[in-house]
Amino acid sequence: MARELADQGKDSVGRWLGVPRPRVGPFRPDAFPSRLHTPRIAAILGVALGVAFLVCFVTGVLSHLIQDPPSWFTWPSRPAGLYRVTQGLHVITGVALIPLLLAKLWTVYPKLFGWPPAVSVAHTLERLALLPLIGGGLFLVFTGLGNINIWRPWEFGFREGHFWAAWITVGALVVHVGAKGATTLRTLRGPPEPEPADAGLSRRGFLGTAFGGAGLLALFLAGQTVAPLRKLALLAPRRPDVGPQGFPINRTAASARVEEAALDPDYRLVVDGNVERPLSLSLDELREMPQREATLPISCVEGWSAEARWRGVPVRDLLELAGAPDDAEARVVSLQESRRLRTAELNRHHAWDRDTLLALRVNGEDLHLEHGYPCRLIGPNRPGVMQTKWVGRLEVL
Ligand SMILES: Nc1nc2c(c(=O)[nH]1)N[C@H]1C(S)=C(S)[C@@H](COP(=O)(O)O)O[C@H]1N2
Ligand SMILES: [Mo]
Repeated sequence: MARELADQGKDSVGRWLGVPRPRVGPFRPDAFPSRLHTPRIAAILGVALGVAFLVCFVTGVLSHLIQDPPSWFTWPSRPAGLYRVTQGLHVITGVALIPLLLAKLWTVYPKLFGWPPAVSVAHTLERLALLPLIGGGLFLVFTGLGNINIWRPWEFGFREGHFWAAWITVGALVVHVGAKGATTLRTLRGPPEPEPADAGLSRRGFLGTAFGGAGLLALFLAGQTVAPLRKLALLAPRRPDVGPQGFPINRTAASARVEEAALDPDYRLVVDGNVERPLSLSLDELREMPQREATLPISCVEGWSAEARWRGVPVRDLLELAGAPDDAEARVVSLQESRRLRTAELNRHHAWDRDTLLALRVNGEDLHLEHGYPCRLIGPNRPGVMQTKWVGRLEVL
């Protein structure tokens, strides 16, 4: 079987462009003695990887659309926890596919040394597409893992890099499935390969290890968003129940250089822009307005999420009080100095949802400075990056 995979062409046609098959190193006919380099293992891993990658790709593109919506896309504010599910899936599938990817690469790498190296134009293209496929896949895994650990040792913007790599990878995957899909199906429909009689890891054992590894990674990570599993969140960068007021902080007040502005006794929330009556409200005036409570998660793009009980002034009430046009969109602006995540937009669904709040309290206490004191945005079905802390301005668009 190893021979079968390694020898792309029969030796009789192997006098490729007059160059005979080399007989050294990885080109020796018996260079890959393991009996695990089989088409069936490659096919099973390929299908599983394809499914996991597809889930990861779709949920990832969705997250981009939500954060940078083109004109044809509107993200609803309901169901409240939908983004928590899609982004949780994105990160869990992205991490769980790592053992499958490594197992697949190991299974098929002898084919790199197949002879002849190119048989036809189609075969050459199929092989060339492996570069963006494997390179893109490894790049996505590396940058994704770095990002969920807030470790970004690269110069480019994470989102742009991750996004474009995903498109390149999925393009290469389409070529790959086009070239290999039929063979894969035929292999899977065919009879199972007999287990080798010799000692060593069986095929079943090898696949079990790869899938078991994927399952364990998923299990030990899922606790960052699936509350009942939180005690098992051994691999999760954040435990969703650890932090001030019972949940994590992603960016501290100090690193956003916002402490002075947030603690200023002359703090005012300004509501302006496209309104009839611009407002400027002190914290006490905000506290005197009718308050609303909502239990909503913060669903970070990094995959963790934490639910809390929020209390504050509905954005909707402020829009009405200021005389904003019906269905107006809005933007919240943070007091923080640095530009990253200083503003977030509210489309009309989010701006007018009753549960989209400028929260003053959480879990029965005034907001902790780290969670956005004096006031933060919290709304249903929004990525964490759009739940702006330390809000100083609500601008109607
Ligand atoms: N002004 C401001 N708001 C922000 C951020 C930020 O960097 N600056 N980070 C966001 C991110 S990425 C997340 S996940 C949530 C986390 O809220 P928490 O720190 O209260 O848990 O805040 C969001 N609000
Ligand atoms: Mo986040």
